Amino acid sequence: MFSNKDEFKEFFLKRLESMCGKGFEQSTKRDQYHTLGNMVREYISSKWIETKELYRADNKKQVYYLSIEFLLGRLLGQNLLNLQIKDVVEEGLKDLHISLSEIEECESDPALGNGGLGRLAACFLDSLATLNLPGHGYCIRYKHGLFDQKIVDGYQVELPEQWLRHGNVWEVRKPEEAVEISFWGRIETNYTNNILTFKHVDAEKVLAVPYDMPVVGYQVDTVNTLRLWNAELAAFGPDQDILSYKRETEAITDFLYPDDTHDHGKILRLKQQYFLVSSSIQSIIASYKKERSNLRELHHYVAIHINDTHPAMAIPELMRILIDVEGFSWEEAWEVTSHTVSYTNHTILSEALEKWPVHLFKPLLPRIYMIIEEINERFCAELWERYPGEWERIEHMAIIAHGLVKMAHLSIVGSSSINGVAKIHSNILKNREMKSFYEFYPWKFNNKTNGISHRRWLLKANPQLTALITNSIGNEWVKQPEKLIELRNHVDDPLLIEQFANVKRKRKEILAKKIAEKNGIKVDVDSIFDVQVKRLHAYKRQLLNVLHIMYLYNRLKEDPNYFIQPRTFIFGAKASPTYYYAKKVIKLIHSLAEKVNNDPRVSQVIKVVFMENYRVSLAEDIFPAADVSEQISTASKEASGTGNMKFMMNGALTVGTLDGANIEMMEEIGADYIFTFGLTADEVLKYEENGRYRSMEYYHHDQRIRQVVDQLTNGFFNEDEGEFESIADSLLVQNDQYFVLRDFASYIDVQEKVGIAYQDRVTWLKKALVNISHSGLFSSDRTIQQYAEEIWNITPVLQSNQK
Ligand code: Z2T
Repeated sequence: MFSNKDEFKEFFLKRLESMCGKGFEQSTKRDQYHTLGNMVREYISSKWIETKELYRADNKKQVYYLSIEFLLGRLLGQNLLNLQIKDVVEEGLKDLHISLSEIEECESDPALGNGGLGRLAACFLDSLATLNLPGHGYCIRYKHGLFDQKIVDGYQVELPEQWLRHGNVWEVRKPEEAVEISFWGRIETNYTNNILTFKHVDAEKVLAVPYDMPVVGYQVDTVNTLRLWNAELAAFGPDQDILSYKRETEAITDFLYPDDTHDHGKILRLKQQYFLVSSSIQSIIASYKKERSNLRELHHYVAIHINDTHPAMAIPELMRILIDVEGFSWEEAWEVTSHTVSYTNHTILSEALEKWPVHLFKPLLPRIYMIIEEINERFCAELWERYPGEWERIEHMAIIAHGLVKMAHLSIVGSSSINGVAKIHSNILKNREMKSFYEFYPWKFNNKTNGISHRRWLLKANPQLTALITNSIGNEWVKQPEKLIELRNHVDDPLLIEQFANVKRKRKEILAKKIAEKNGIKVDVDSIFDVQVKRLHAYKRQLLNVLHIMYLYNRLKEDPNYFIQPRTFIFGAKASPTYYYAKKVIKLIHSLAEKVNNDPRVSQVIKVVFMENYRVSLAEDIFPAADVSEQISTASKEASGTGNMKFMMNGALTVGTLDGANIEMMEEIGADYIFTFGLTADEVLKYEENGRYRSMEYYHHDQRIRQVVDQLTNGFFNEDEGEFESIADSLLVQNDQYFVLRDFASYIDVQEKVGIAYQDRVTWLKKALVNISHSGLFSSDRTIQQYAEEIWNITPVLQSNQK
């Protein structure tokens, strides 16, 4: 295709003409992006075909990762890097006076996910391919991903995201592999010759059409597949109104639900879930049957992973196909299904636990409901045998109870492995949330601490730091991220420290420029860049950060001699459109920014910046520029966190609670290299059990708290009266569910230490380098290796030239 710069240029110009019907001079940046993207996709295609062929020939076990979200981020830059053609392309374009980075900006940022869970799935795909593991993703081709956020007058406004507006160069439509999905209707039971069979009649059919996207491994020939399902019209019944049928069908894949760690309970969401699951399971079985006939061995060749409970219907769907279509007995089908499926839990927040009302479930998915009922009856019978007479325990563990289908219970009962996403989270699952299930099935429970792709979050996002690390320790760490530890031997090297300082400064300048352009705020690159970027949620406690800034403002106003290290507080966060409290906090951050940034004296010392529309591409500019990483969730509530790891890898120091993976970060780097504060998870859980926390006491006894809480409602912010009353109420009237006031003093103290520590520049920079050197543990390559060995039982497939 092209193997050097000149061939590339020639090919590019020719292709530009044929694709866009324009000469180079007339072409727009988007034409150029479109052309380059198509060329790269084509460049990938031979490896893609070879990989598929190899998987077929090798007869190896494959894993299918089912997830309602994949937060991919832009693909052009990452694909060029992974294919090792970035330099050739960049040089070639430069000759044509085109900047590659400007072209990259033309790509829409595919946002088929809300936050951590979806981005984790994307990092996992990158690691699977890079480790030559046969693993594929299945998701929905949402026409609109997570909404675009606009800030108007300090309030969040949502606009529909439009990633497909200009087409998607990476996808290949596969209409011949479309499958049919059945909703509604009735089940006819037939009993002849001692055999019971089931027939789904009067169903409404929807066609699921796959769009495949290549997943390119780094410096390897492996190209795996991410399959996105699109809902289209199938044959419709005689009684159906074609217009409403069209509307309802297309609605299935129109939108991603915009809630992070919150259950929706909407029938359209249930439709989405079954649509994903049924199309995926049908396609997995179809491709299995092309190679092998005996489905009784399915679990030896196929692992199906469900990313949280959203795809939990994979269990009854696989049962349905094995029994109704393949003629298995219940026992045979259960043996195969329960050994094929494995499950990851991502949260213990009760509002996120999926519980579907039977009255919604049963009519929409009559056969699936029947199967779940049967799974439940058999499970309860087992429980009865093990715990005779313990009605309460059985009622509590049942899959269906009080008119609700509990998806987590279904997932536990129907899978061979259940894992949490950080040590503390997995322990809370075993010892609290899922205690009774752990007692019943201790062997199923395990931990897989999350990780992130260092290829996206270092190589792609921070080429400057990447070059510096490689200069210092060579490039083996890129393939073996645990080798980053070698950097630890160099952290006292004054030259390295200075170069790191320069890289950080450079990245802060780049971000400062963006902030100036977008927010019209001039920030000081010598100030501490203190960053909290993540979804807006009460448990993540952006409010604690805000109250600390208000406290600093008050100190600075009261005492003209109060000196602190200058800081720029940077926020980025989307709120679920229906989450009233979260939207108020966004408004509060903006009101605070007004107050702080416009005060002639205070603004010399601190500034507050809210960056609009936080998403993967913006994150790539933010992590490299951060000095301080805010990971301040109420202990026990953040299952793992993954932003914490991205900051660490880019040399920011963490201010964090002993929650999620923060704990393992501390264990790995040592307590001197991280700033921890606040209640422990045990303390929080104990408070929740005994109900002894009284936020009012902290309000009354701490003058600093009283002042900032009062300022929410006393006209301090120049907003309508009552604007922030609900926030004040959450702290006082509702007794501060997330212990913001309880942790306030501890947070103020640790932040003061941070400010002082930053003034010793060299020690600070060394600590940052120590953080980077230990961040290899948090590469998703490590995580995926563990899933592959301990859950999926899959091994790498090597191309013949790599064997
Ligand atoms: C999500 O992003 C997470 C958990 C969910 O539970 C749902 C969503 Cl959309 C149903 C997050 C966790 O909050 C976070 O701690 C974790 O790091 C991330 O998943 C990946 O495991």
